[in-house]
Amino acid sequence: MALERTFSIIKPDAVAKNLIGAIYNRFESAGLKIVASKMVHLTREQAEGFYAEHKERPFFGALVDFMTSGPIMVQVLEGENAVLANREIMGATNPADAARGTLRSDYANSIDENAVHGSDALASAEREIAYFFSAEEICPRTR
Ligand code: RTP
Ligand code: MG
Repeated sequence: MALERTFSIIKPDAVAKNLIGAIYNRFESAGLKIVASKMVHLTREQAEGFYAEHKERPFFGALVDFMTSGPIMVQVLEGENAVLANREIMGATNPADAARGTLRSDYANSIDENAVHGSDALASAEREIAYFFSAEEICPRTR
């Protein structure tokens, strides 16, 4: 087993539905520790930079519109195999395909407004954490 950190977003739809606490409860209940957290309202430039890998995709404009439509919560989660563990807690991108009991099955409106983001690999986790947090904003958890 490997102790990892992953990057997570509670997207504007889920913040608007007052689901921050419910979603943090899922992370903590699964044994993931929150080691950094803040609310931000992305500029278009920030959203475009974060999702740069999807720049050529047909949904890119709608994705940026949505991600800048209201505040989001960004957090760093730490735990054993945190990257994969968080993807399992989230469920499939399209809530119609997401397993029962996952965040997207329970809380997402659609493939576009799908409640949460989580890094898809360790390398992207490192890049995404650094995009939002300085080293001083991350608090190592010893217990
Ligand atoms: P995320 O990056 O947000 O955690 O989601 P993901 O890995 O499951 O999905 P990804 O392929 O990285 O897509 C990023 C976000 O773009 C929107 N999307 N829309 N309309 C579409 O076909 C479509 N495909 C992707 C979703 O909001 C997805 O979370
Ligand atoms: Mg992704």
